[in-house]
Amino acid sequence: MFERLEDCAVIHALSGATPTVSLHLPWDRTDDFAALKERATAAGLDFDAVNSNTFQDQQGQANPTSSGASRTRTPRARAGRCAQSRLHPRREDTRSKALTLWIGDGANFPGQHNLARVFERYLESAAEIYAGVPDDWRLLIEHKMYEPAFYATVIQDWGTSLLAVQTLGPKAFCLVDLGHHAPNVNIEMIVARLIHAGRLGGFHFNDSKYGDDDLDSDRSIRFACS
Ligand SMILES: [Mn+2]
Repeated sequence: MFERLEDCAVIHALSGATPTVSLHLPWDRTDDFAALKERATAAGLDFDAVNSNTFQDQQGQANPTSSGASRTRTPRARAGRCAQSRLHPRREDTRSKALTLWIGDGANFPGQHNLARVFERYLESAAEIYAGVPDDWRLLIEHKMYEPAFYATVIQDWGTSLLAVQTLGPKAFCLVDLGHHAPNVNIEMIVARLIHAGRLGGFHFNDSKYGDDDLDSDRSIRFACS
């Protein structure tokens, strides 16, 4: 993690435009967040939205959508406990003020899940996470059209994302990842609509041609093995 922080410092030194870092927990884990914060400050960096890995089990393996660990199929309390336990020990250390939530649930074939019920369960789980977010924080909801499920990902587009944040409350905003839309979708219009609704929370700058293109080789290997 410290090495990646140094990389971020170099990019910021060259560009002058990237003063904050979004940790992705638990991938960016460290046993010493105070030291991490100290190193970041020395490098002229700060921390912004924390990404949570709600799609991994305790062993760090990605959950297939049919897993019992799915956040839309198991009791809703699990999602709340999961996110809060990852959130609270670190917020004081990083001074982050936002949590990004992406729930990697869906179905690869018709009939695998109930399209209406899974969204209702998602909202129940997200509400518990939302309740654990401090009042001066933002909860950013990210949508992905085909990850992990190609037939029906639960939060698949900006409309569903907007429905979710409007249901959750004023601390919730939509996060637009440029890499997670269908080819030729006019993302500028999506951004305009979210601004109109007052719910544009931020961006992930992936390439619109290919989902996540910010994965380093280590993560790509990890995904390939899981
Ligand atoms: Mn993203």
